[in-house]
Amino acid sequence: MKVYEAAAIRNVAVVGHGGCGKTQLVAAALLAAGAVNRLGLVDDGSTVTDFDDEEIARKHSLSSSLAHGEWQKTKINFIDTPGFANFFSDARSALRVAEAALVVVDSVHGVEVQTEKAWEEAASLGLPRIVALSRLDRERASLDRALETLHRDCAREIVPIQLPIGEEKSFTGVVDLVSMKAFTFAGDSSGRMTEGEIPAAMADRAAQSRTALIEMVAEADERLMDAFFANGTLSQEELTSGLRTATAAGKLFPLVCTAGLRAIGAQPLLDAIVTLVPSPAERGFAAADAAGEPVTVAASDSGPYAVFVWKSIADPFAGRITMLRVVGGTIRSDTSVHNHTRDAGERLGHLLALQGKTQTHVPELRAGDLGAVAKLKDTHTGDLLAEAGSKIRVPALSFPEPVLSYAIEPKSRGDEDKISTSMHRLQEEDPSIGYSRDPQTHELLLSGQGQLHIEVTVAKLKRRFGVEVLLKPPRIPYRETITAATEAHGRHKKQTGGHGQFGDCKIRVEPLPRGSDFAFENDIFGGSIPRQFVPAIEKGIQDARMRGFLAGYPMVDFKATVFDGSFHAVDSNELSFKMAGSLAFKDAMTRARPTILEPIMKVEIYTPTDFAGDLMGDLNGRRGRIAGMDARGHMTVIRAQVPMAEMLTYEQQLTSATGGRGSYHMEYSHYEEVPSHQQQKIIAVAKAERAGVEVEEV
Ligand SMILES: Nc1nc2c(ncn2[C@@H]2O[C@H](COP(=O)(O)OP(=O)(O)OP(=O)(O)O)[C@@H](O)[C@H]2O)c(=O)[nH]1
Ligand SMILES: [Mg+2]
Repeated sequence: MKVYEAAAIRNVAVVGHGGCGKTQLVAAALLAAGAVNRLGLVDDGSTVTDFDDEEIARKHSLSSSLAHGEWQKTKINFIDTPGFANFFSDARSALRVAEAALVVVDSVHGVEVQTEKAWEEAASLGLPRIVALSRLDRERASLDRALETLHRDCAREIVPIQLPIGEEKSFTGVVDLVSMKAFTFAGDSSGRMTEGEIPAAMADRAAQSRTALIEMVAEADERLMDAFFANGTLSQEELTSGLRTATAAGKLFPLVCTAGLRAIGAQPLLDAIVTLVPSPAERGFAAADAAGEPVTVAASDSGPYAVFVWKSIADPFAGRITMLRVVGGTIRSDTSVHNHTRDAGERLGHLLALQGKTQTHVPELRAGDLGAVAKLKDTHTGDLLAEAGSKIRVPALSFPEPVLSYAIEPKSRGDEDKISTSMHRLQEEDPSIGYSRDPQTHELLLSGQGQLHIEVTVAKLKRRFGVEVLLKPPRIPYRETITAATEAHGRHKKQTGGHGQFGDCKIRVEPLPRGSDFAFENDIFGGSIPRQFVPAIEKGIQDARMRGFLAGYPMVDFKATVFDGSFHAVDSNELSFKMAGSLAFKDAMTRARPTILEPIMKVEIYTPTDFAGDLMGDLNGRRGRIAGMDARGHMTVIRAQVPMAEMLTYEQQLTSATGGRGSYHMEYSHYEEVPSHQQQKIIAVAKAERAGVEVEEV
């Protein structure tokens, strides 16, 4: 395996909506670069980057994976990312270690929900972007229609540098508007390409499109603008260098035309990546200095090493596989390094180049490259390996909080310990899953970004760790709160025989704004309770509030103030005051008019306009509030706020109502009071659960 210097490396994160053709396009690119000798197919599970059993079974990427090919003496690292919203945090991490995003857009559907999310994410990182129009061989595929949605929803500055030759089934190649050459393809799994003249019938259109491209390039640079006005056009040299500079600066976003399944357009895509995407030596890695100010670290082989851990994989056999981006310096196999984040030593074993699941030992990894290493002791996703005195800091990777929880139960008793160790390892691979025990029901809770996310996690538990679990209906993380202020009294007294117990306190409780959780204040004057017992009172209230009052959900958004009480010189102790605090809380709840809160989700639905009316009716039935609606060509975006409890089955509903054409994105927004008739049901379910009786969910 060759070693590449930063100037000969390109790191590209392949992002876009689920099912738009990313993995298939990477497969075609790897074939064109000679990294594989046959075209991998998503549909028969033979691609390099969808290698996990679950990915093959579902025909969707569920996790980012790394592959590389050499083109024009340059190593291109592709990070193929999952398009489904449930797994988007993986795409986000990938964008952090790439110099550019390859935004794949289906040429039939145009821009979709996750296209926009990926675009926004790349934009927020200031990343150069190349747009690859995909699946151009399909019926109703259209450059013009897709470009219209791109201009409207992503950026005006997206500009074709190619035109498709032929359309739909007869899509056979591309005209390159920079070189003004035609590239036609065998269209089979060979990926064979022939260079030739532009077909006569396309000459006019190609000339017009080239002029449009030249104008866009000139507009992005004042100096070129002057040249353009002076000469009425740009020279070939001005066009290529101008396009490169404008792309690197994020002022222009070149668009290429492809059909991965037929290996069409792959070589010109590789050309575009090598010539237009900045190398790690040019762009560098976005980090921060010791004071937290943003700095970019240009990749340089010499100088101190700095390595960022952007992902971990839990492999039951190989142990942990840690995915690295060498930010600076050079690291070598079998050497010791320092984990700067944890201030601990770490030993590197064999460094690895990854081609999907295939690992190749490499002696060293240089600045700018992506690779991996197995079996690190205590290094986790988001860590930085660097010398102890290094001034480099790396902003944390962000992972969304889980939005949905299911109770799980091991199929065989005794597997509980195994679940917890396996879950621990899966969580390391995917920090957006949660695992905890319900304090009320003592059930094990598995939380994630959506139903699919939970199902996939359960499947991984089984396939990788041999642990089978049953999924129970999802649990909504309800909360309780109070709506009135009141004073209350708690007295714990046990003074019969022996050493007695005595604690006595008066508290005031009052509602706080949504999202403030819990506050405690000590307002005792004159020593009616000795100071050392006050924390015990707080602890008593804390414990009691976590157990809730109405239906066993944590009580939030209120303040408790202890303002009076009494004590006994001999019998008072911490335990007694803890009990008193807990009793005072319960007393307060009888008058503080407690109520139940439910999580409200912010939902965005993309649907063909024909279905929008029905979907809005359905959302009303789910207690949803429509916040807005936008027409996007033949698609409509519906924005709404809907209680989480009503969204549990939405995935299936949307798929069946729109024949699979609709998609949605959902995230947690805030808590709101549950309507009273609904509250009664929640309370009844909680009571029955406490009594150990199985009931249907509300
Ligand atoms: N006709 C046609 N189908 C394609 C083409 N590229 C991909 N497909 C099909 O589209 C489906 C999705 O392709 P993938 O490559 O898995 O899409 P993806 O973007 O990786 O999807 P996620 O991993 O879920 O985000 C598969 O059934 C592919 O066979 C293409 O060029 N032409
Ligand atoms: Mg994929």
